[in-house]
Amino acid sequence: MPKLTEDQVAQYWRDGFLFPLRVMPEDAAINLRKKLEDIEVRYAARDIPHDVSQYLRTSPHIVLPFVSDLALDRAVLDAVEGILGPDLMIWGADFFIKEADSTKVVSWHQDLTYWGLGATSDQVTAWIALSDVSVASGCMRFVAGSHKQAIVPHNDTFDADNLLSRGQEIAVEVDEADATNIELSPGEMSLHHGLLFHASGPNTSKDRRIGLAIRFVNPNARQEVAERDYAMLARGVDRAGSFIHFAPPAREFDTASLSIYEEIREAQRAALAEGAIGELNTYTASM
Ligand SMILES: O=C(O)CCC(=O)C(=O)O
Repeated sequence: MPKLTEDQVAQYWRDGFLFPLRVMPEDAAINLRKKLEDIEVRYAARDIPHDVSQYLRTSPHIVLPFVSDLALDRAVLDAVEGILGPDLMIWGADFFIKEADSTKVVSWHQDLTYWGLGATSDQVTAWIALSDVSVASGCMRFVAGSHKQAIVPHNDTFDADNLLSRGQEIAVEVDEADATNIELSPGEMSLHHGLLFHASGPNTSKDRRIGLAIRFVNPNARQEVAERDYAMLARGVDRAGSFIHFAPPAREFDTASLSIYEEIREAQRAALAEGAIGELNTYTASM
């Protein structure tokens, strides 16, 4: 994929998102889906500290080389560089998997609400489709221009049908008619700003809906809530040094990656849990 054009960059800053960007051929994405599903099967009964679905839902790039490879993919980084500049780090990643015929949804929210990074423009999410992502299968919906406001109040619903950690929902009216459906084919990607209003509906299709959200930051981003924070350097240099760097995993669930996984989850949980009155739901990938 060529780097973003000036028009695409302008569109991102105007709307708060950009799509569809093809970052790999469809068959490559389908192969990655097979790798993911193979891991789900192989580790279903293996002795790893948490259920494999937890590792997939939250920060799979720390423990699974195929995920860190994808997050560090040149085409992905080229696109993100157009938005955040040449120095890039991966702050987080999440698989969002909705099973066929699933009632699971994602309520309207702004990502930055509970990450402790403040209302920054130095963070962008790259969301890569590993299946068909359509209105029927519960694609994301974005409200153009909504990233231009600050973090608005959210209510925690802790709704069991909600894939978000606190079931958080924007407390102000969101006009559904203003939303754009972000339909993607396998191997296509969308980019969205951390303040953008977005949501996604149930999967009424006969196939799983699978996407990997990769949370990029540049060195201007700062952790303001947790005592310390971590990031994987993806490109360029981190002159600010606010994040503790860690390397991509050498092998699936190796000892070093399992150990750093716990350290990072513990540190980031402090920001994610701030002010929460219920138990966070960060540990289930497949719904
Ligand atoms: O995959 C989804 O439906 C929602 C993902 C999301 O909210 C995000 O990546 O920020």
